[in-house]
Amino acid sequence: MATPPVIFVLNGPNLNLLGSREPRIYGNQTLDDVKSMMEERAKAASVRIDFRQSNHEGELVDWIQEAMAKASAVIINAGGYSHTSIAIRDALASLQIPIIEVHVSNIHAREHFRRQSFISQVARGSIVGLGAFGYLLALDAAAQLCKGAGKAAAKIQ
Ligand code: CA2
Repeated sequence: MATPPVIFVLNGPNLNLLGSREPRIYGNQTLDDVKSMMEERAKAASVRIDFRQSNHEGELVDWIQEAMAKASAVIINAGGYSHTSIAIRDALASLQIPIIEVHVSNIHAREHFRRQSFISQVARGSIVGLGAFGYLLALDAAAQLCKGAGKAAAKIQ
């Protein structure tokens, strides 16, 4: 049996606090809950996820570079770095695999400084404001896009 495609799920600063505070904005689910839900959904979609969180910009950049060799797609919630980090944007721009951006909250309905995301410019699509469910939708989309890429490669051969 062929090895399933690996989808990197990268989470940025403060997302380790999900579910512990500010439930009105971020909901009640923890990042561990999100990971478990995604693992279940990944099995059903015949893909594997590699789920990570870091509070450090450079570590996120290192992981994005690692994705170049190991992943078939990247799902990323870069947290506050979405609005500030050219380094993360540049690392993502160098990938030739689908990138899906996720935000738990609706960044367009919040403070003005959250309305711009550098990640959106290099992402295939963005899912915002749907809470933890957004990660599951991103996984469905990434899994479909991976399969599409597989089909295209099969046609070329
Ligand atoms: O809505 C999102 O997913 C965000 O990426 C979450 C980030 C925020 O900086 C972005 O603008 C939008 C914040 C991460 C969660 O921070 C928490 C802080 C306290 C309690 C719970 C979560």
